[in-house]
Amino acid sequence: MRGWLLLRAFDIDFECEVVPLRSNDWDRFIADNAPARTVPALRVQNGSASFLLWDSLAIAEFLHEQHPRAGIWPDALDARAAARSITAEMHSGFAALRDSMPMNLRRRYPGFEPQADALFDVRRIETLWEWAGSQWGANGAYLFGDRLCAADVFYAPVASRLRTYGIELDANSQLYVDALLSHPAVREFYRAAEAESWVLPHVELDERG
Ligand SMILES: N[C@@H](CCC(=O)N[C@@H](CS)C(=O)NCC(=O)O)C(=O)O
Repeated sequence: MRGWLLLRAFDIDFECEVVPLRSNDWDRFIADNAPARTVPALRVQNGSASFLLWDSLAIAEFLHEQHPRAGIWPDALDARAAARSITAEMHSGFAALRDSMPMNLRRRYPGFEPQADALFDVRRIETLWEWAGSQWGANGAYLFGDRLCAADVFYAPVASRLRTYGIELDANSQLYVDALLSHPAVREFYRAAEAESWVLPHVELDERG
């Protein structure tokens, strides 16, 4: 989701290959793209040659370098520093939330009770959103104003989890989740997920061992 949004939401041309996890296609993808072993991975055509980069944060920085006016990071120095900080914290953290509430756009789990450590992550995320929004949000729908930036992209999978598992949020965080998940590019991603035919049992909460 993050890799795709980093291109789609900033109007950067790209072609997308969907590789279902734990499939024969996945084994082929890994063999063809070593040493990358996760998605997203971005293959960049460079003249007649190409090179590969992977990891969503590396991709975000590369795209910003290549498209400095696309708005991937906020324009103001302090806002950009803040956006990078909360993005990095998401990228390296919130393990309890991510482990116990796997991303699953097509499902809803009414009555889900989050574990205490996942709830701790949720409260920290609310704090970060409030901090960014109150200083740089200028009453816009997103963390750094009225335009989506990479920080929002990185929190989009978190927002989707909060919706999937029906986690209760403070009013401002709920407004932000609703706005983020209503962004046209995010909606397009949800529609693509709805159209998928495969199910990954390891992210279906009721089918996990
Ligand atoms: N830190 C990496 C995480 C990438 C990641 O874990 N991707 C998952 C899919 S969302 C994956 O490729 N998993 C490989 C597997 O389960 O074998 C990033 O931000 O790109």
